[in-house]
Amino acid sequence: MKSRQLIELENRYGAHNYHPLDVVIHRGEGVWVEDVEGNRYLDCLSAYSALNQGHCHPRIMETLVTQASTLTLTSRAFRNDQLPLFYQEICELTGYEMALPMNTGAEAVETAIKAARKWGYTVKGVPDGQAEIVTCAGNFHGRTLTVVSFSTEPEYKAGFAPYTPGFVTIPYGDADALRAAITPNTVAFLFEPIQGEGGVVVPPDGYLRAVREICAEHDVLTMADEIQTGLGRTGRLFACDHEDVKPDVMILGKALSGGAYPVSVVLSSREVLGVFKPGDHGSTFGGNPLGCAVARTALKVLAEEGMVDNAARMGEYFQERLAEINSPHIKEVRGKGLLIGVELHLEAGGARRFCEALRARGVLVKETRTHVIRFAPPLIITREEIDWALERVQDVLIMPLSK
Ligand code: IF1
Repeated sequence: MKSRQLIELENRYGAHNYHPLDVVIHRGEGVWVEDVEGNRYLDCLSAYSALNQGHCHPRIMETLVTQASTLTLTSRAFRNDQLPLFYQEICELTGYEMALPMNTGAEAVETAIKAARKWGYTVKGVPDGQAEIVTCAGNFHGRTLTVVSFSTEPEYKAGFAPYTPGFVTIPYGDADALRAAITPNTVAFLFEPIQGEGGVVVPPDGYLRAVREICAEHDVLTMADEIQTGLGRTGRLFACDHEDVKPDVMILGKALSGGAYPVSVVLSSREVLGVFKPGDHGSTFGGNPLGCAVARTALKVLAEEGMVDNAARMGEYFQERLAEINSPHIKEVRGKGLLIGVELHLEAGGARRFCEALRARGVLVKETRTHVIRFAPPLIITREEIDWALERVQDVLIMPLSK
């Protein structure tokens, strides 16, 4: 079937909760994808950083296929032989004492919120029902009702009330605002080390360290959502590593499976994750052997194939070269590692038309916050591939304003 027909089917039968670029992808390998007509594109989005290891990484696919034909699901009513090894390997890799596996990012964020509240009541001594969690303006932590309850974007929450109470909003990147927002009932501060959806917003240097200190002083848990920034994306294993900060709670998803299968996890201490008792949290698919096996290989591949270092080196190169582009449309180029945002002037008429123009030239990117183009290719990208993309980006960004 041709792209046109497939798009028609999708539009006719699917809920219209997305506005995708009209490229119908059929196949992927490494940093490249191919549409149903056989056109090739360089993927500079990586499924919002879920494909850090690249499309269909051979070692991950081998594990996926082998495990899929051995054992896929036991539920947590029984044990399986992959979960213990996943626990051990992820805890050893990250230095946390305990892990709790879920499937999607939003579920892991919900899990962290539940852990923080229960920790607040049972360990910190907050009166029942009074726990407060501080969050940031411009955040993105997922789409469930509790998570959109503390979104500051009307687009994500309008029409879905009533909302879950217990959340306080402060400006992002402002440590003083955090200090001022903390009360005796504050149990946690939930934050992204770089706001991805917010437009690749990098907080001021020293922010993460200040957050760490303020929270430690007031017995408040630091909960880093590294679902998008973690696992090498910013040129370090975690974005918090740039400031040598180890949050009390680390939330991972996306690239944890190399894009092959939904796997997320919450990592923390025995004190925090120890609050969960049999029956008070879980998921049919969370911790299933297929997801665990895939995640184990995805983590090995990331470490053994030098992807984190490559993200640091290629990210620096990509960002420097983007900053050299002499375009009247560019306001700022920012980011860390291979999480890069190119902010356009409002007069440029929005980022979408540049994304469409890049697509026509074989580079896939997606706008965020209407005027930012996000570049986040798989971490295996080479200098030559970046140069290939840059030629096209340069072309498009010097386009005169149409109309
Ligand atoms: C969509 C955005 C990115 C995330 C962080 C939790 C989640 C995400 C920091 C939830 C998910 C995705 C979801 C995807 C688009 C995308 C996104 F533009 F919407 F905001 F990446 F920037 N924390 N981000 O970035 O994880 O439940 O989706 O597994 O279409 O909603 P999930």
